[in-house]
Formats: sequence, structure tokens, C-alpha cells
Amino acid sequence: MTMARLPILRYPDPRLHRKAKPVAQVDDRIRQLAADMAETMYEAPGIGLAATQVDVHEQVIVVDISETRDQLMVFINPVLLSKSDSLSDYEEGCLSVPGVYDDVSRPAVIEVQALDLAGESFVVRAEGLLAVCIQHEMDHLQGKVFVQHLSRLKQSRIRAKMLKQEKDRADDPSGEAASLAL
Ligand code: K2U
Ligand code: ZN
Repeated sequence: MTMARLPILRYPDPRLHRKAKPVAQVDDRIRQLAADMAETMYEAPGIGLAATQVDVHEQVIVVDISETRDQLMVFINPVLLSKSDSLSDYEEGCLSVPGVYDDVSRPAVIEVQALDLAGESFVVRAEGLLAVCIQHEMDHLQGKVFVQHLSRLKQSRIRAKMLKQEKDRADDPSGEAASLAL
């Protein structure tokens, strides 16, 4: 199975706000997508990636929070079965919003049901960084980017910053001006 790095959509691209559809059949196309998403995540580098971020609007997420970067988890059609009343804060980032980090509060403990690459149903109880990551990726499948958990003022500042970043990249693809400025 050859793997490919996929381009990651950048906020505020409207395609990041599309809702992903359930996967009808876990077949070789979905297994290839998961492999390409994993390759893209490891290269970024990141600890999670949702299909929405690579402009595929189907319910697939990949996660690997291991230090050794060799414990891939794939969630197809994930469903939140339960979430704790207790919340925890974590400084989140996002591969679709490069350079932006801010605190987000989410349920500390969750239970998720999903299909694996064989199409078999499984349940995972998650806490800590794994719970944060799965919730962050499941938000992506609903068309939600983590910055939408922040204040309106912060969102407008981040949008302006991302649009400037996009403009600078367009004006100077090589990034030469930026490197000269360093
Ligand atoms: O964009 C993404 O969905 C990948 C996210 C996943 C994530 C965000 C916040 C908290 C946990 C997971 C990240 O950009 S992956 C980069 C990263 C690496 C280590 C710790 C936090 C974020
Ligand atoms: Zn993200």
C-alpha cells in the first residue's frame, strides 16, 4: 500500500466547516485514506488528524499520542457514548491553524464507540491527552475548529492573522522575505 502526504486545509477555509458523512462501507478506499492520513499526520508532525482537514468529508480520524510514534488508532464513524461532568483545560493547537495555541476546556473522561479498519465495532475509554485529541478530531468531523471554543475577539484576531499568513505565502512562496526578516 503506497502512502501519500495530503494537503491540509488552513483556517478560515470554509471547507473546514463542512459536516463529514458516515462511512457506508469500510473498504480498501477507506483503508487507503486512513494510511494517507496517518502519513500526513506523522509528517506534520501531529498527534491527530481528521479527514475533514484533508478535504475528505467522511467520518474518519487518526490518532497517535505515543512518544514512539508507532501506536496508530483509527476511528471510523466515531460516536461519543459518555463524557464526564468534570472538565480539564489543555493548551490546544491545530494543524489547520498553524502557530495558534490557546486553552480549551473539555470533558476530562470520555467513552467513544467506532469502527476499526476491519469494520469491527470497538469502544475506548479515554482521559488525559487522548481524550483531548479524540474530542478535538471529532469536532473537526462536525465542521468545528478549536478556535470556535475561544472568544469572538480572539477568533477575529486569529482569522486576520491566518489571512495575512495566506497572503504572505501567496506573495512570497519561497518564504525568502520571511527568512531575510529573521
Ligand atoms: O489539527 C489537528 O487536529 C491535530 C492536532 C491534534 C491535537 C490538538 C490539540 C491537542 C491534542 C491534539 C494537533 O495539531 S497535533 C500537534 C500537537 C502535538 C502535541 C500536542 C498537542 C498538539
Ligand atoms: Zn485540528
